[in-house]
Amino acid sequence: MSTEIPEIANELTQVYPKKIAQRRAEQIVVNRRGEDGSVPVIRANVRTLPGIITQRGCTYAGCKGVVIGPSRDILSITHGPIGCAFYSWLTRRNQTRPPTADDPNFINYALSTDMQEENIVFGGEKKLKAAIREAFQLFKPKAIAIFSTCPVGLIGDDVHSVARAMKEELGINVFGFSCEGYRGVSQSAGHHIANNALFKNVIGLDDSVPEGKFKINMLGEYNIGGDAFVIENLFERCGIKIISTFSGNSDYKGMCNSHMADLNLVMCHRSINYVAEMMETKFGIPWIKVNFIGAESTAKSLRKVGEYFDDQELKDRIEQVIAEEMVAVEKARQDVRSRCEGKTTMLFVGGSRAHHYQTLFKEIGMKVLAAGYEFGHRDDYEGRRVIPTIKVDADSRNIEQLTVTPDPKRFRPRKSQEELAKLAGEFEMELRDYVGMMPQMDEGEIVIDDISQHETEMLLAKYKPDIFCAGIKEKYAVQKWGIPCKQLHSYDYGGPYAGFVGAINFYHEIDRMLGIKVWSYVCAPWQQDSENLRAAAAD
Ligand code: CFM
Repeated sequence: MSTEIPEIANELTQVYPKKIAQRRAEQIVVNRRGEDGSVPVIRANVRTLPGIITQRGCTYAGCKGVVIGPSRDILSITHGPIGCAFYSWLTRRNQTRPPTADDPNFINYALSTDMQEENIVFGGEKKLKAAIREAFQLFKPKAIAIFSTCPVGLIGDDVHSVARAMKEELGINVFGFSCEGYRGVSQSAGHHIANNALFKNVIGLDDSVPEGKFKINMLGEYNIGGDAFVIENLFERCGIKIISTFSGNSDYKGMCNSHMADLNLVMCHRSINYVAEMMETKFGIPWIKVNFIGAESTAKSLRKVGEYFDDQELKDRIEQVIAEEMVAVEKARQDVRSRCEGKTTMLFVGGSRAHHYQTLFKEIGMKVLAAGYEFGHRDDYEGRRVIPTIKVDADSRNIEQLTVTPDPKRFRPRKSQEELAKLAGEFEMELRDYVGMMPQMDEGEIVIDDISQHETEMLLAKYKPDIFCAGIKEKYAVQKWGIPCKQLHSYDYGGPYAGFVGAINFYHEIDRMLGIKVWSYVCAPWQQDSENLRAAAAD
């Protein structure tokens, strides 16, 4: 573990004022192993420095937009000025498929109290109640979720007491989230707030015993571009029953019943690890980290489920599914690899994809030059083992930490301690664990937390990667450098990229983007002959 500032950190931060440069340098590391195999310490989950152009989102975005939004039949109402609801209106391409045409699907709606100045001055609780009544009349949902935006916290509207009153009045489940945009340093705070409220108000409401021999929940999968459909299909073919997904292609009923599953699979650790932990403590359901991005990671994740349930028939079925799928994967991979081998990429995305998608690039022989999260915590970079050493600052303390104890009636250990130890040891299963991004990256690769626009451009100029992965905010700025930019939040309307079929889609997409030179032909006005420019301006 080295504390020395790498040269690249000095280079990327040299234009900043000295103090800012020093702070930013702590968020830029080169992945070099210490003698004991440890990775460098990175500063993460801290406030973005003023003046830096960040790509982060807000707490409300993490709560409403990310964790709860994808569920199809919890009716979401944004309490706030209209802009917040408008900009969180299904912009992430979450998909959902109600079982029948008569089943509710609210995912296409954006409901808001549309607060005006008058409500800011005199309070918005009355307007919120009226909105909930109106929404109930229109949609007759089983559950309504209320999301607070910044002004709600500033003026002190009590969304929780409104929720309690409306629950009583309407006889349905109504719950609120104090997820004002400013609550935390990024959307990560919103994930935690969403996890807490799901745990308090939804999980565990329905004790009926679900059918199926191998029952799991899929945590942290939001069905962007149809990824969850691919994963569901794989599980179905293997004979594994998903009780609930949090929250892609999910419904309220499944969430209420999710504590009856025997295993939790955690896909996006950042956004949902709190629910996984709390379900284990309260109900005794172990959780394991999985990754369905990349064909090899998908096969490995399926095998983990087989080992966990330790059933030969299940293991055989899983092997059969993997074997069937790998034929097409190998064919596509060989073809694409012949053109992509040795090409380079950088990934700066969210809180899990910058890690997960590295596996896909490696499968086609590409090299990762640099990667980073927008809002990951140190454990997402360095692994969960560093959690005890993370200093809890005032911003994190601001978010409620629920005290959870085993449920006196419903706690049921799914495995003995010996069985769990065996799984962790023999099968290297990441039980209650996430090794993090850096231990799985190669030596010398650059890792940057909450990268700024300036640092992005410095990286592009210095390393000229063949492709850059980010989101819509960065996309066109990157492409003006002549470098194709693949969105890994919305998938640029492509996908699915999960599972085996998803891997094939991704190989082809990257192959296509690397093969088309269109962005390198772009010539910005400032790159043209300045005489011509002056003449054009004079015209
Ligand atoms: Fe998890 Fe996500 Fe992500 Fe995320 Fe997100 Fe997202 Fe993301 Mo955009 S929950 S951390 S807050 S995998 S919206 S579905 S793509 S930044 S890497």
